[in-house]
Amino acid sequence: PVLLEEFEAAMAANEVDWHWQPKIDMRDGRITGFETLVRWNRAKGEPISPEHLVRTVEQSPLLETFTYHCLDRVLAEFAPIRSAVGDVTLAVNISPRVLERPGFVERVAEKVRLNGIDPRSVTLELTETALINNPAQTRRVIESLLAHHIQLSIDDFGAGFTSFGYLREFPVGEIKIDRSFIARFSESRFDQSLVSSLVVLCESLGIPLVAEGVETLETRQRLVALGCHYGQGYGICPPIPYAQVMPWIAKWY
Ligand code: G
Ligand code: G
Ligand code: MN
Ligand code: NA
Repeated sequence: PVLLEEFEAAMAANEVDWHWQPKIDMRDGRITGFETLVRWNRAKGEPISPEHLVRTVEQSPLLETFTYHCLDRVLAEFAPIRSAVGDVTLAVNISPRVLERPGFVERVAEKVRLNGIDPRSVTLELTETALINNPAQTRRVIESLLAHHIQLSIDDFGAGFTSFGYLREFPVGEIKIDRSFIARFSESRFDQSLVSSLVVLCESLGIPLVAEGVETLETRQRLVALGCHYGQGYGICPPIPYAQVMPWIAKWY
């Protein structure tokens, strides 16, 4: 459709950007990584939300082009950050359907290598729908990613029904608790219990646990007290344009 044509042209014209959101160790504030989030500032027409955009692209033949364009952009942008800050990771959101494309893993690994980046510092964020759609193929792809030392993160953990299946099946590098469980954290005994049990599970599995959607200092402190050490959210830093990343880091430390 028209929207996709316009989006494809916008990518080619470099009018599509990725905002960067830091992830920190909430105990001491150390920056542990950044997640990239797509932003399209349409020159004409209605503004389009990233969520709608991603959903539209995911269901279109443009998904592969979009994914590789994203990787080219954010890997190139990450290289100087990594040099300047040292031990930080880059987390890229990946639509599950692209895992089915032939040569996906090899192309990702090649792009990482060409940018001079250690694959161990790159994480692909996947939601659990990947496992539901095509478990056998997903398993092969994920094993291949891990063989290339690229990390895997489960995004929006707990939002669906099969999140735990991932943990049983794959050596996951990180779990991100869906922000719906963090939003009412201070008032919700249930959400606190859920986080506490995830802390126990993740500690025994040796998997870092990240809270998404940390909006207040109170939430941050409660999470740390419960043993959830890593966090992301507006209360720490919203997703910011790439040009603001280095200045933000300088101010933060
Ligand atoms: O900031 P936020 O509104 O950007 O993100 C909306 C949704 O779009 C989230 O589910 C997020 O994971 C997804 N998303 C954001 N950027 C990307 C991207 O570059 N690729 C993919 N596949 N999904 C993205
Ligand atoms: O699906 P995924 O977790 O990749 O997408 C993250 C989404 O959450 C993005 O839309 C991002 O802009 C948004 N986000 C990041 N921090 C916060 C926060 O503190 N509160 C809320 N409500 N959304 C956030
Ligand atoms: Mn994400
Ligand atoms: Na998420």
